Amino acid sequence: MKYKALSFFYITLLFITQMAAEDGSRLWLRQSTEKATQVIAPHPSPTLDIAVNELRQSWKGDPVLLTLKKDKALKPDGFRIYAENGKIRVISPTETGLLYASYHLLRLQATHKTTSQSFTHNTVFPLVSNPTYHLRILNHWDNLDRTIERGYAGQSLWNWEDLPHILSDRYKDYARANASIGINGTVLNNVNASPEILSTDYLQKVKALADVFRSYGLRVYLSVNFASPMALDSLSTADPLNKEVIRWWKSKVKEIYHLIPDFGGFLVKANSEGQPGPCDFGRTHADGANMLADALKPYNGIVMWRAFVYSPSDADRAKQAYLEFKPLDGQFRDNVIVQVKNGPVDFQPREPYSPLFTAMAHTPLMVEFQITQEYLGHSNHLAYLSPMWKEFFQFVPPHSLKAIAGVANIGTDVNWCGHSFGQANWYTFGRLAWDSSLSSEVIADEWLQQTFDLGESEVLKVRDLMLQSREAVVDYMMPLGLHHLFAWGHHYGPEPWCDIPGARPDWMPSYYHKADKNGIGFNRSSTGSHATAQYPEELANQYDHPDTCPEHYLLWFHHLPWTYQMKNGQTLWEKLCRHYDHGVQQVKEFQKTWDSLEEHIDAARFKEVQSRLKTQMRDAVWWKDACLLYFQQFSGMPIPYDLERPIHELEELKQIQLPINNYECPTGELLNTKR
Ligand code: BDP
Repeated sequence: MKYKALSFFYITLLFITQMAAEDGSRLWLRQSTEKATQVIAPHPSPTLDIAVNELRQSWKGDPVLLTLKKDKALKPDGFRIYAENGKIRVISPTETGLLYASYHLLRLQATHKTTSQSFTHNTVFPLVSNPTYHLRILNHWDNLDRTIERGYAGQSLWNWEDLPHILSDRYKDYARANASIGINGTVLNNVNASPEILSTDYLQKVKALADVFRSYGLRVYLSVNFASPMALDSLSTADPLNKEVIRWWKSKVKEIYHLIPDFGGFLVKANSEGQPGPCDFGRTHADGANMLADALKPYNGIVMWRAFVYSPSDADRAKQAYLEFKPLDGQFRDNVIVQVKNGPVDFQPREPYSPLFTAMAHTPLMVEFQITQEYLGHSNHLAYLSPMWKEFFQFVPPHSLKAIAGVANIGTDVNWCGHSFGQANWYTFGRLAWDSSLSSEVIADEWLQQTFDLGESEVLKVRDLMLQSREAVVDYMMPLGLHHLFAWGHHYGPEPWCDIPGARPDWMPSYYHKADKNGIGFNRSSTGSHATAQYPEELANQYDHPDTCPEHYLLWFHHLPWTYQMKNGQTLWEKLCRHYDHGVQQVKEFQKTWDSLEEHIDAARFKEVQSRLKTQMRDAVWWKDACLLYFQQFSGMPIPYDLERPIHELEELKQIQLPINNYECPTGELLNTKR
């Protein structure tokens, strides 16, 4: 008896310590069991069993009845929830829809949208929810050696060496987290794809992952290397019109579907940054994409063909994807989606939208967002990305797109994303992919309420911080439309001075800022590269003139004198200085806000974020000093005297070499010019 009581004591203690030790591993899925509710499903199945278990474990309200039923108002993954006779009725045409609805109920509960135990008279119900996009896909830039290109949260989750025999528990946790926010596709490997992923050995491993993910409604896709037939089976060509090549892909696709009947399809980076592609054989992107699409078509597979192309030609890099893809509009098969990055250059803290989105009326398009913060301070800086993605949707109506993809920020770190607040970006991507009309405020609230145990006023404080965070990064890194001032290679710190003899000019910051005694900025107006002409007329006219161009895009589209008068009467130089300083001041405020919440946040996560904010603060000052001291050489003007003075010497900053080397260059072309 005594022994029993003692062990009960220890088990309880263990339970309490486990609960207290928040390590971030539970993400936004932290609800615990308190009361078993009755949950009824139409029949047992792997997917419905998950839905039932999730609700039985955490749902505290009225009994739930899950029903499979077609409904005119519902898309396949959509669901309807309403209260009837003291029960919650959930309806969807698919099992996955019922699973999504179950997670939605739990989300409502965790975010206090349902206030009492009885939901019969609740104002939230009845509700109907349909996804904005049918395809909501994560792109992992994971290499087969488990490094992750632009990954800042440990190694790749996929343990290729152990697969297919040993299955880490995290595979299921990963699928569950995705299902809870509606993500239904995952591209497992890097767009700089190793041909080996298509070898029979690796396909067995991919199958093992697909088997785990399936019941969570998560389909597997692969990035493929266009020259795979040459690399894997020594074909003499990868020409998409060559019969042998066509046969090779058809038989490879057959092999894949034999193993993975619900395989999603291919993602392709072709003729970009040294990757092989159809242009190597005198063919077009459409020829290449269509050949793969034909092979996948009998199995309902799709091709996501990336439009991220640019070469070291004379044309302005921001114009090149348009120049190459616009003439191909209407030439793609109906199971090809052209995947375009949100901006015309490359995931900068702020870019105007890529003009391709409004130029390809006859081609299904999808947007590629970058969840991993390659250009926004890696996993060291707090940058809530929802406002950035919503900004894109102001120009590109969500419904004009066929699908949505996000480059994942997930790795083996215990908290999955490195920075605790990186989880918010994974969460946001899923929520916006499901419902693009959600506001950044609502998503931040949801995430905060589920991720921490904060009171209402604390949620407001942190939400405010989150909402300002992306703009703060823009301010201390590259305000007013400046872009690509990043250090060569790792893209973390500033290097506006970077000049590597013999390197591609379009990889040098000076290509983008063009600072000299006369001014700063890239002239993309009608007197310059005329990139403005790629936009619809109204925007083109607006962007073409400095006086009508929004100030946050000013130096993206114009090269202007340092003394150019801004809308508030300040000179361009002064305004620039004030933006940099403002960014720094904001991070200082973030630190204060966070510290003031110490007693409301569990110790481990409090310290982790506190320490990352310190790093962010140091980096913000580094960015400000580096950029202002460097540009001051050209402007010859003083930094306004009411602003904090630089604390570094320019020469000292130029010496900084970070030991970050997680960027493995895939091709010789890159290696030759890499420091
Ligand atoms: C750039 C990254 C590079 C990627 C490339 C891409 O620096 O690592 O391979 O984009 O999207 O942002 O293909």
